[in-house]
Amino acid sequence: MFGNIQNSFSRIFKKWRSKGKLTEEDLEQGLLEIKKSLLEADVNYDVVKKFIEDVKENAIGQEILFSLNPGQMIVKVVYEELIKILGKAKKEIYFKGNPSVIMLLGLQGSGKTTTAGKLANFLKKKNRKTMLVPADTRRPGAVEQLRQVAEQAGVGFYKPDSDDPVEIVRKAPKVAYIEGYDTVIVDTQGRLHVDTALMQELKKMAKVAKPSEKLFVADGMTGQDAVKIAKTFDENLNISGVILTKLDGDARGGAALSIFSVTNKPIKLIGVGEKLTDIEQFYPDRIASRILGMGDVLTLIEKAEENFKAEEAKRLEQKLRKAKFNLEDFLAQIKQIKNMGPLGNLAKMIPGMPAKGVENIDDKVLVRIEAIINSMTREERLYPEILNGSRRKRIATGSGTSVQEINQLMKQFDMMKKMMKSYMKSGRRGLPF
Ligand SMILES: Nc1nc2c(ncn2[C@@H]2O[C@H](COP(=O)(O)OP(=O)(O)OP(=O)(O)O)[C@@H](O)[C@H]2O)c(=O)[nH]1
Ligand SMILES: [Mg+2]
Repeated sequence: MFGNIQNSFSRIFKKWRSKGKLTEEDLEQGLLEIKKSLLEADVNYDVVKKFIEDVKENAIGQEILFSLNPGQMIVKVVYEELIKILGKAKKEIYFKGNPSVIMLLGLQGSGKTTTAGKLANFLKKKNRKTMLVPADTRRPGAVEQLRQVAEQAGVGFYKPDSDDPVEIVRKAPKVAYIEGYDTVIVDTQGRLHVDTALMQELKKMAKVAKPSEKLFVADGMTGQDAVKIAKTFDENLNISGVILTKLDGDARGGAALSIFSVTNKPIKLIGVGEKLTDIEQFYPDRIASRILGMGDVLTLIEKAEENFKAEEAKRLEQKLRKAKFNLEDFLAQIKQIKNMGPLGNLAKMIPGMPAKGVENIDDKVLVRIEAIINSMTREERLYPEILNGSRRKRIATGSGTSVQEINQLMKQFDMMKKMMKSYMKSGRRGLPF
């Protein structure tokens, strides 16, 4: 999924990042390309239009074009807007009552029955004890299909004694309660098209079953059709969320990127295959990172922004480029990095940056490093290569440390210098700072 969108985003980002300054024309041109690729992926037109407008407005409002690193900043804006259209935060399945009733709705073949089994299996991890309820009595074999799904998932199954779906959902929760199930998943019938008779029946069922969730199961392969149908179901039944299935196939991503913005109902789960375990929680931020192909680097951008003053970062960057990184910078750097949380964690987030070298620097060591660097002359701090044996001895005495400690510090300094240099090089391929 998202293959084409990913490609065009990465192409445009590369272009933007390759420029030190971005003009409004560069921005317009890139956004036009993004717009085209989103439309090609079958994202809803209004959603695309608003997305492009919002990115532009934010880019201009935040004066991105004039910022230190416009190519990187614009990625951040695009990322944030993507998360917005995908639904902001993840939304968990909501439970209420005993048993809590979840109704699955959707057109024929969208994946309701399969999803019923997957969801029951998924909820086991949340310690829910689920009974599946077949309310599709119209299609021959549908009840038996769900029975098999329940057996496979190792969850309960309600054996209906009526053909009337409304009667079934009236009785099933009571039976579930008596038998000790806390969750009931109702598999409803699907039709080829949205149809008034079906809507009427589903409404009646919902009135009786009082579900805590009415989840619309949408076939992710069908793009904008899925979005339109979701809208109709929502208008009739006030759905509480969406499960998007078949995202393992060659779905272009149009439904995933449109459904929340159009219906204002969150995608809660996604189906990524035919097996029982092929269901996942939907995380807007993770999907956005995936689309942008950036992984955890984005988290790092945010952390870095909070902690680094832009000007200081720029000064440092220039020094690093010219390989003039000195001990004063080293000290400032260690202090700043320490403010960003555990060093090991931070280093892990940067692809290609080894955690070694900085991870062992704790507070106590920091005090000693400060003492050592403070005992140096300014010349020594700026040009550490002049630190010969006798200078090291003098500094050790002055700072109350030992020559070994100074040697070790210089090793760490060299390592950091090297690491940052190679990091800067890779940085041109899409890393912060
Ligand atoms: N690849 C893939 N196939 C899926 C997924 N979810 C469901 N399917 C397949 O889609 C087909 C239809 O699934 P069902 O669960 O029977 O759909 P339904 O909505 O219950 O259909 P009706 O009962 O006829 O309304 C089956 O062949 C499933 O295996 C998914 O996430 N990925
Ligand atoms: Mg079915």
